[in-house]
Amino acid sequence: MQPEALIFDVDGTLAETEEWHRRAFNETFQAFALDWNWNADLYRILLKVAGGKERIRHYVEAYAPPGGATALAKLSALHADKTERYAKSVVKGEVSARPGVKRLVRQAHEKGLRLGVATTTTLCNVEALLKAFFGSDARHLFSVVAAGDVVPRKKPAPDIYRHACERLGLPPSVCVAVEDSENGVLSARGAGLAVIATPSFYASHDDFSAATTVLSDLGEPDAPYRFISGARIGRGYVDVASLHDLPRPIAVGKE
Ligand code: XBP
Ligand code: MG
Repeated sequence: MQPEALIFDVDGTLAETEEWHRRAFNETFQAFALDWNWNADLYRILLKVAGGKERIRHYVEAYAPPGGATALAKLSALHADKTERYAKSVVKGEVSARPGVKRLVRQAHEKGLRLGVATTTTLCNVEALLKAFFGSDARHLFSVVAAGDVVPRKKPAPDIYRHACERLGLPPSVCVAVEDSENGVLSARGAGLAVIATPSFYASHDDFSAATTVLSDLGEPDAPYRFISGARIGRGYVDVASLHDLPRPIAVGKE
């Protein structure tokens, strides 16, 4: 295919941020005197529900923890507190980019590809992470940042990718998504994009069969990715030239 844009997911794709989200949720629960603890095993299950507010609501409804009703009554305040805690760890520089991410973003921009973001996370979290990774260049590098509640249905619905493509002014067939989870892959494929999947820690057991290619990460010239399945692209690392090896995405149905 002849790609014209790269659209990145954020959590799990740019960095292993979910661990920082998990810690922030738990700190917030403590601060609100909720005797809840989302350990890593539980969090892996809860991640099937995209969006922090939606995840808390699902937890209360499915697990009936003590204080659930009170927590739901203060859901916005709870989530705002969690967002603040998460963003603080990002600003402190505690989160590092996954292999190949910074290199591919800069190269794609230099070679004239448009760059976008399509994520379910809250906008200020994305802005903090992009600033931590790319400094003041972030706003020039990414022409579209589609985040959070900007669409009514979160991933795996295709809405956020459709929205990002519309804002880029490009058909999905010339856009390539980079994702880390099954929900993300389904969302991007549902919108008609080719998808490079780089499974993250929390999504390592997900089903990636819908992805165009599955690689351990984007790789670096001196630290090659591990090929997992799908189309073969690049030689150990993903660069702009290797995106042309992706097969043109097969058109998908309306939903
Ligand atoms: C990740 C998510 C988010 C984060 C928490 O989605 O599902 O909900 O876990 O962020 P993506 P918020 O991989 O699409 O970025 O609490 O801000 O929702
Ligand atoms: Mg993700």
